[in-house]
Amino acid sequence: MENRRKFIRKTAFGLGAVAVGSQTACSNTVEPQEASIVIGQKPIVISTWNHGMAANQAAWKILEDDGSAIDAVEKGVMVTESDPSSSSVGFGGRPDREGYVTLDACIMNHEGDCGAVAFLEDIENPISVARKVMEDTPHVMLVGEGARQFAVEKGFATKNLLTDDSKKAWEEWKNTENYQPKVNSENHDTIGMLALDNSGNLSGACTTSGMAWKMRGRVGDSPIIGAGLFVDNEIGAACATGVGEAVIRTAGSHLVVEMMRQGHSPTEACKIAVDRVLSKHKNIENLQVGYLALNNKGEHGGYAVYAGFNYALTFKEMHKMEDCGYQHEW
Ligand code: SD4
Repeated sequence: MENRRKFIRKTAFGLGAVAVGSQTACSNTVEPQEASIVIGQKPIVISTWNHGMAANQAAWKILEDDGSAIDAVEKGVMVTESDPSSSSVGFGGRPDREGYVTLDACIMNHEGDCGAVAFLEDIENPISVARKVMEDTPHVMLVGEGARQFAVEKGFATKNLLTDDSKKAWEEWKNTENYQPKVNSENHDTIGMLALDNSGNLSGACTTSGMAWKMRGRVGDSPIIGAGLFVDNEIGAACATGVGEAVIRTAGSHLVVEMMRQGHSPTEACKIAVDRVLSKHKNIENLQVGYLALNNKGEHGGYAVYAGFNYALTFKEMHKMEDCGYQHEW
């Protein structure tokens, strides 16, 4: 864990001139480098954390061929869902405290259509099930056994999602922890992805195995439209990562989009939503929350409570990690 913290700190400062900040007694506000975030591009795709690099590549293949943003975000996050080395999304995700891998995901398109699944077991690509909910049902969200049954009816294969690695980590956790779900930067790394296609349409996707060692039945923000993800083609799109409870309490992604509607840049809108989280929580220890935003001009940005949040950014001839501003050092 310590290594990962060090790694996170290092990447926060390691990719160019990023840290230009003002300091106050209790916080260390660090703003990202403006130059790289205000230039609008189309098509473009952004996604949370380092695993976004591989996911963006899959999304980009679709966008550069004039494909749709909704196809791009679905195919993009599927890469992370299917990657057993990603311990916080899909196959290989850390289980709940009883040893079950349960998945949450949602997807939203430029017309405001959306679909979601929560507490879904045994299906490797929950984002595709969420898309089927959006396209083939009159509903927005299916959960648990009903979501699983729907997926099987739609032809999705079932699979044991608990890898040997995850099982081992869970068994170690059981020996050392006091059977409490734990929240910190090491055990939650959802992928949220936002894309703008050549036709000027936005879409977003968000998918996760949620907090490691969570209570059985716990659902976070990631499958909740308005919390983990929100898209309004008139304005922009936003997604969240981090402690889902804090994001739900503040309707985070919707707030980010509404702030962009009021004229704020994507980065400013994300910062306002982060500040809202901070103003609503007395104890912010380990309360990492990060937001990403992309407006319909192709401008993008992100902001987090704590240092270390970054995103993968891909547009024509550009494929790189971008660091986000933050309010506090760990
Ligand atoms: C959740 N927001 O289940 C997700 C976890 C996450 O980075 O985003 N981790 O609360």
